[in-house]
Amino acid sequence: MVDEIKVKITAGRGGNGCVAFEKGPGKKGVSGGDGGNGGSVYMEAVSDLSALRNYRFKKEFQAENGQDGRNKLLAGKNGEDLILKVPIGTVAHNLDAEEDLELTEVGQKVRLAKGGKGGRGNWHFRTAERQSPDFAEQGRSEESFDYHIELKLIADIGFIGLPSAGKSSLLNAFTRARAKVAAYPFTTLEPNLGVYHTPNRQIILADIPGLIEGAHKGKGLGDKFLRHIQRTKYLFHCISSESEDLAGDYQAIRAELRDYDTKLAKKSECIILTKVDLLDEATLNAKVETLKKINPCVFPASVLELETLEAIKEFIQKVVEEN
Ligand SMILES: Nc1nc2c(ncn2[C@@H]2O[C@H](COP(=O)(O)OP(=O)(O)OP(=O)(O)O)[C@@H](O)[C@H]2O)c(=O)[nH]1
Ligand SMILES: [Mg+2]
Repeated sequence: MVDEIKVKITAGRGGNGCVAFEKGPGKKGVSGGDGGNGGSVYMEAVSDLSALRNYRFKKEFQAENGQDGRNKLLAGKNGEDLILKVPIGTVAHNLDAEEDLELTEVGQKVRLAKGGKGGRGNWHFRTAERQSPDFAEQGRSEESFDYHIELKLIADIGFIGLPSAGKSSLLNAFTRARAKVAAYPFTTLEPNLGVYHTPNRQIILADIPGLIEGAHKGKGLGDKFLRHIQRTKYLFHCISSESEDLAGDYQAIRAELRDYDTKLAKKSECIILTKVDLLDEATLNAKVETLKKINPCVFPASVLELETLEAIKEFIQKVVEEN
């Protein structure tokens, strides 16, 4: 998935005002038309999460220039605006002005660069003393900026955890995502999204690649993915039943969240103890008790025992409706 691009955005120049005089039998006068305005560049949010892909191979985007004014008082045509469709959740960072523009709703539109105004033709500059001005106004120059455009997934719920904790398996169990699942760490290289359908709404679930110690500094697959979970409403922290050190595994991930962004660490979270089919009942109960001391919200789950997922489904519906 393409989720980050750097581009140059240039609006259209304003067309020049025209210097013209009508001549000929019976005709005399100043008649330079105005230049057209340059087009502006906008970005507009759409629901298609892969829309940034359309901009993968192009590094520069420019709106149309305004046309110059012409004689007989004819105004130049305005340049067309350029509208870049980007996925909802896109943030455009203006590298020149150090300013962020963010799109959080479908249909929302923001201007990235403003077109130059067209210059006025010499017709405008007549005065009592100067009846035949031989000058006109130049079209104004356009804005041009370098932007870093980034997609922050807006998933409702995120699955986080160490590599091989079973995050992708859970995503697949709840949705039709078909994320790759395998018995080695870092199977998931980029976040997967899935849609969980409830009678009332669609809930977007995201499976984030495995985090490890040092992730916030770019270790493993690194911080590139932590930002994807910044705006989820809720996190499920997945810990495998195979873990020998439940508390240690839990705290390792918590520390990464905290070091990356303190706000991230404050996000509400429940624990999913995964792969519970591997445990006998006594061990399972002991592990659940251990985890409950760290965080009272614990769901034991196995993708091989689908009934264990029911409680999580209900919980997801509840938190999404409440938030
Ligand atoms: N027995 C059992 N195995 C499971 C369960 N869930 C996942 N697994 C296995 O655990 C391994 C890792 O599962 P994934 O879903 O790929 O784990 P992940 O957290 O997405 O891993 P990364 O993408 O590498 O971070 C795979 O071999 C799965 O088949 C479960 O409920 N029970
Ligand atoms: Mg995975």
